[in-house]
Amino acid sequence: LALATVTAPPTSVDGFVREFLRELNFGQGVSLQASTVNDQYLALARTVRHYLMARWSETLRRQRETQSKGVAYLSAEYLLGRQLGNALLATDLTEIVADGLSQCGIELADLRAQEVEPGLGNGGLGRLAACFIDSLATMSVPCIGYGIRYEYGIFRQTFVEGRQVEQPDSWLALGAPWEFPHPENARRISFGGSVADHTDDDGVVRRRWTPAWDVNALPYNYMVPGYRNGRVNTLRLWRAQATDAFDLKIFNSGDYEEAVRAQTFAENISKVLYPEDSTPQGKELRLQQQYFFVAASIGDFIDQQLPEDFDLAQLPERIIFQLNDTHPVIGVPELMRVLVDEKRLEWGAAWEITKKCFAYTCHTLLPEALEVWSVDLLGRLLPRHLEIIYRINEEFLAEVRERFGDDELRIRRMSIIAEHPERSVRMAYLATVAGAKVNGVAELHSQLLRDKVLPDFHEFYPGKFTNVTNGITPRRFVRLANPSLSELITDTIGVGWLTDLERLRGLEPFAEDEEFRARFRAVKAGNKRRLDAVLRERDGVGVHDDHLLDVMVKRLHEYKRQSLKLLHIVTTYDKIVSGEVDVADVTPRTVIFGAKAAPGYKMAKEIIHLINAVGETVNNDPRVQDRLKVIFPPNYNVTLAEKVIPAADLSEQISLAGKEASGTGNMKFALNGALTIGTDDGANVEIRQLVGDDNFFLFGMLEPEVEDLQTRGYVPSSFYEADADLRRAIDLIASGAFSGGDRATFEPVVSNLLYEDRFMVLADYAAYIEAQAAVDAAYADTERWTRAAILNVARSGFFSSDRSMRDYIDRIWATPPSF
Ligand code: 26Y
Repeated sequence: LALATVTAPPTSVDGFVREFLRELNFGQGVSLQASTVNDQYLALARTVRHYLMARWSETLRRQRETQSKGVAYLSAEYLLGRQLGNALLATDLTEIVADGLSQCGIELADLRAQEVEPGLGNGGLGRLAACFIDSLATMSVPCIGYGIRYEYGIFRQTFVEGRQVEQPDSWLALGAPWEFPHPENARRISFGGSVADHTDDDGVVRRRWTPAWDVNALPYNYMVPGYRNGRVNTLRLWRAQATDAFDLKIFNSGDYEEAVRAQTFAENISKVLYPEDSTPQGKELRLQQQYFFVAASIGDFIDQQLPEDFDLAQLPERIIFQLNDTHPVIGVPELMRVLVDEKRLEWGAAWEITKKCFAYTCHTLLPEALEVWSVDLLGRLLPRHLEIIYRINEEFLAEVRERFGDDELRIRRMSIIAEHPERSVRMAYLATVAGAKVNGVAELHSQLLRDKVLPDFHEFYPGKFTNVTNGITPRRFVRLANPSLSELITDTIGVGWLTDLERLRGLEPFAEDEEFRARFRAVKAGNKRRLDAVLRERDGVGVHDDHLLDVMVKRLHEYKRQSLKLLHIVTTYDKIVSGEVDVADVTPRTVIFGAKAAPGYKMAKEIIHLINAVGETVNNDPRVQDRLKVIFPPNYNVTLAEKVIPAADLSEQISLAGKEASGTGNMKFALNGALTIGTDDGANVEIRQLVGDDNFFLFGMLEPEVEDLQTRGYVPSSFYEADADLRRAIDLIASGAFSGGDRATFEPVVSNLLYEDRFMVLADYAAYIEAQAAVDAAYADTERWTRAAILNVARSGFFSSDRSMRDYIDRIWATPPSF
């Protein structure tokens, strides 16, 4: 009772002010007068988290009591975004807090701006994990998210003379008010060493792993509040720390430097997020990270979340470990190791349990993105796990033989162990063999996964494959990011849509309502002004509110084809300066790019440089008369997305068909009333089906056509030769027009396009330019454009991550809402 009264959310502004000042005075140790914005932010965050505390303990208590089946989402990345606004929204305290703060002479917005977002992910996959745990909490589904508490998240991007320079992201430097360390639940994670037979006390000979070194895994809990439903789920992130044994042995031997070095070595495991996305490199530290968090999580679940006398044969009734791509797949042999070596189950019984406890989500189609670990490295770091993988593979291939006979080609194709170019473990195959289900992330992706990436496995396990189209949380990406649109929606169709997004359908008739359209346009214009203010303050550049705002924000990757967008800009520019078109006839456009490149991805960095160079030239050429603007704010992240997306008119989703597994930015734009120009790829396919062809600018080759051109032999230069506009655009870049006359600067980009062009930018150029002309024409008819934008919002309710979660529950997890 005492706990409840202390932490119950305030019902009055005065109540809040009292608690806030108490936190400021006794938590931060400063007076209001002497406090900095950071003091105030920290005090506010702690006040708000107190309000969530009672709900959190209640959620945990009930979970212990009911022991209902839950999800353990295993993900190496969580791209959470700022926490404060979401916590206030979930608890419905925004107004009370804003009023209370203003009594103290403080603007809530200033405190929100003080928060450094936890950027513990690279892009889509990490943000998806964050959306999913939000939805599960909101739907009252028991879920614990497991991951890594990186000390440094995704790097902060800056530009120096147009080139990307990476800065460390010290997101913890000003305090970490949202986390709760639980050192009492620390776990020891072992690595290396050797394996030998050993006769146990029960007289049975078992394999025994004698590791060479270990680290401590310290859990840090984060609250995952459901939207106004009194539930708070947990996200548990692990931090690596040197074990005392590790330290002391060396320290006592008198080697201080070595002791420090050893500690640093251990702590490196959770030091920094790998900034590569989609191109795995066989880095030992990455495998250490993966095993570290997965072993800690599985051990934690079994030892901490289950009753002591739990019968492990019942494990599949209590938990499903959802593998977010292959990064946590080492959890499969780890669970086997725990069951067989530690809990002394028979191999067969352990395998029956394991097969039911995992499900695998694949997020890619690029062959180079499928993770493999060399047997050499795996055997050195995790010798027992390698043995277990070998045995899993042996038994799996025996089954394949039983079914198909000694079809050696097939056996080689399907083996979890690849022999070339070096002996290695194919993690996606291991996940497919062990997983109860395997899913892709959009209809097209799931189909290609079955037909192109894992066809043998689909033939072998036909029922295993399924689709769950991705989604996004409307709480963050509509309600928080776009308050004025949210208000208009609620005014029009009432409350309830935020947790039942299909209700947006109710907006459809209003597309024909002139007054509604005017209000809808006013919302968009307001969002453009808000973005203008943000960008002026942040980067000293603004956006015109009478421009078509054309946005391409996503990781920089060749398959996503930022260079295609760039060619459109260069063509428009070229037509203006050559006088081919009258500048007065050009639709005024501002193009916004946001993109980080993996630090080691050379071509991606060249493209960033080129975008900045083109922007510099175009923006400063008086002949353009400000009718074409290119802006590239550095360090695109969740926080900036929340400002950019609601302001956008046009969403660029222009990957080569068959390469983007789903995309999720595409969904955020549609839900915020931008029209998409896009290829028939990923979830674009479903967006177009839902919003209708009239409200979507489709262009480019379809996936089978891409495939076909590839087989016939793609010669990019033939497209260059055949298309005068394309030739002029490429020649202009090659001429040094954007590099002060220096032809060498962008030569790598130009020759890559002309002689390689793996993602067929040149083949889709003409279609893209034509589609952009259709965009200009449509935008000229304001009422028509507004109608289409409204229909995009009204028909995109399907893309709520709540729906994705329902699909996972129905098709994969069988975890009903709990309470
Ligand atoms: C192994 C390591 C290098 C690695 C690290 C990050 C590999 C992949 C990734 C991230 C992949 C990723 O973000 N994939 C994206 O997942 C989204 C959510 O499903 C999809 O919408 C998007 O199409 C896909 O590219």
